[in-house]
Amino acid sequence: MKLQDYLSEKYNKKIEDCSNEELYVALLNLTKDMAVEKVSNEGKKKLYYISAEFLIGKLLSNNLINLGVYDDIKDELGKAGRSLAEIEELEPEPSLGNGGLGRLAACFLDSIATLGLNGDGVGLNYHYGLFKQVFENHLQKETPNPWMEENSWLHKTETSYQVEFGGMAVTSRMYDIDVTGYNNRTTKLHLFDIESVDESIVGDTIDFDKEAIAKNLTLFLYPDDSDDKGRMLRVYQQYFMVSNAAQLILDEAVAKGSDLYDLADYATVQINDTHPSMVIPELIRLLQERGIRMDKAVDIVSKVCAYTNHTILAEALEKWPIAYMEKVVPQLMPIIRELDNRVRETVSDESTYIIKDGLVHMAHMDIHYGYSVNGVAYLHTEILKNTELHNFYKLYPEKFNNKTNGITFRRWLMACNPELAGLITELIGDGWKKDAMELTKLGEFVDRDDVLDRVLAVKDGKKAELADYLSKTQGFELNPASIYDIQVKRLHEYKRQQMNALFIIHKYFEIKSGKKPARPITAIFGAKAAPAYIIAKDIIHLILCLQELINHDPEVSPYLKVIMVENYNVTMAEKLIPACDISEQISLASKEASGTSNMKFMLNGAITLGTSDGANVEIAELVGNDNIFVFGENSQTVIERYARGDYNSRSYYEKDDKLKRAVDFIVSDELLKIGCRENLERLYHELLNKDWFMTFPDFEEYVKTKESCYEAYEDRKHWAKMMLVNISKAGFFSSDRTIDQYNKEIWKLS
Ligand code: 26V
Repeated sequence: MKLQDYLSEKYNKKIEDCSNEELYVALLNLTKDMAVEKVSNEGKKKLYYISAEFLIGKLLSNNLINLGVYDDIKDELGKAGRSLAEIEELEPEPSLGNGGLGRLAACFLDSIATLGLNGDGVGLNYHYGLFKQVFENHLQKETPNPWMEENSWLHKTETSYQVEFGGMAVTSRMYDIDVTGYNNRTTKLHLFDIESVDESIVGDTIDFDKEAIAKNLTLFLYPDDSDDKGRMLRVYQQYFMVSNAAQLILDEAVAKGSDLYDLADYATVQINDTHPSMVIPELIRLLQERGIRMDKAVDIVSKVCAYTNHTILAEALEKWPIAYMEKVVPQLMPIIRELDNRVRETVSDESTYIIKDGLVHMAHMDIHYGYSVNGVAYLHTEILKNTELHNFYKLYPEKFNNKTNGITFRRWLMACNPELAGLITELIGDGWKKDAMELTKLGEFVDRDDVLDRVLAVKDGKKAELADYLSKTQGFELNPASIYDIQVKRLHEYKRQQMNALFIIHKYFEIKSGKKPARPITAIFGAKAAPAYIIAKDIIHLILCLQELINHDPEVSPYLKVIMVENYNVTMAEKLIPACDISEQISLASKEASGTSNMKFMLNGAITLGTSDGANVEIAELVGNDNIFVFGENSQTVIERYARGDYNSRSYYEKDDKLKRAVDFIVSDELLKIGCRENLERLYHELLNKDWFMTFPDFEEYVKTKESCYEAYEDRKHWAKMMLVNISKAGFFSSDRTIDQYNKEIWKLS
């Protein structure tokens, strides 16, 4: 289909005469029409991937690529003097996720469609999504982030359900977004909403009346949960999501001929972390309503639901007070009590009970009444089996399995780095686009100087592009000849952005004392902190203060720059990742379940500087120790130290002068002049007296390893070789591989 034909037919206009807004709307509608034509797999058994988050990013380029018309449309626009990139800038990014978990769900939908599987996503249509981050006085401020426009990817459907809460009921409406597979079928992302939602209760901030459920239910993703009302709203949202999902599942199964006793032949549900866990009692409740006895209903549902765990952080494993549940979902509590009683009758290990100390442990319900439990990287699954969920593993060893995460190469290479994708295709053909393992063929070229030069040239081009983009959009001045050293991810103490900041202070001192780096360094950060997570916001404050100090210091800034991009999101990631030289993956070993930016960076030829954590372990195994920079204590040491409870950060501070100097600088006159005393002092004391995620024990080795990484960068040919090895080994991390494993080992779709 030619864009001009479509414009002539629908709008009677020429490309040349259209505004960019008009071209965007035309392309959106053209793409939607094409997507609808590609029918879904209508097989008997269907997967429902239920998730509170789908961080889908902008869809235009992605859909054009998957529908096989990207190059043609780009050329057609180019010939008429128009730019697809400029048109794409107009597309708003829906922020329907926090980070890795939500982006993973979006990559999975892409792969499910690409593999032609019968599976849809089910989630919520948050009107404002996650907040938009703005920096004011070197502090994070949260503002609403509206993304729905009159013309959007959403299709309003006829599907609507009643959802009852204690004391009230709402009527839902299902909206669909088509998920295009690469040269294959289309599947759906179903997003549920309510018509009574009222955007006008939100002003310039993200504060709103948390008790007006009929007005606020689908306004925000994870509203502030620092108080009871916010937490209760999350329970309302979760139940609303799963009740709609459960009704949809049963309706679709019945429509295909299920008598519901055979539901497992028609449906499988993947519970993405514990946010959708109430789908288990809700399905049981609905089956009972349709005349099936409790025993049988439990049996049926236990063959349908599978659970993915995405974190070992105890505070992130959801436990809801019984009092909340009694208020919001009184109809579920008798079922949950019965499920708990059944566990109590058969299992002696009290640690696995569902209801304990007045709390409902959502993960426990998932494990007892789901047929599969999976972690998201090898190390993570091992830690679940041996430590965090060991008592469950002893009960049900057969349920536990690993599914190492993956990313879609369509978005994270073909769309965001067409130059590298083009070079790869020139070298090995385009089979890798459908079978990512073919990237290993690049191994043949690691000794070819001409190829290595071209790999470096592509990287240089992307670095210059990023410099240009950040200068235009955020006013930063980047030196494309410097090393781009990037850490982008949610702000969390366990991810240790604070350790990176301490390194920057250390470097600042070195430069001040005359020790200049061989090549300038640009340290780039992107991170949002949860609105109520005080220390995370203090870490952002520190980084922004360092940015102010260092970038304006004429003695230091030619050699070191700090860039913290505002409102880091998928669109920004697509610009940063192709331009990266060094990928910072420095979480405290055992704490990062997998990480997925590590995979995106590797695929785009960045070299990982990381700890032995999450999927870094598998990256190291694939590329070999010569092609990655690993440092820090291993997960076993860390787990043992937590168990002993004898970590004392001050003792490390006192015996390492460099570390002491860096930590003290947080409350130096220089920084206090720029920042807020309260925030900087709080962070200083937190590190000195607690440092719960153990940055101090790893600091010295981090500095040493980072220096050797910078040194290695100077041997350009060798570095290019490392880049090519990383790219060639990235095939394992295609989400097509991950989804194929989910299907073969868990879902077993026909
Ligand atoms: C949730 C919460 C909620 C409340 C307080 C603090 C807190 C901290 C962490 C979380 C994590 C939620 C789960 C999550 O996003 N996990 C991420 O999942 C990715 C996809 O599997 C994985 O790559 C990341 O390592 C993992 O952190």
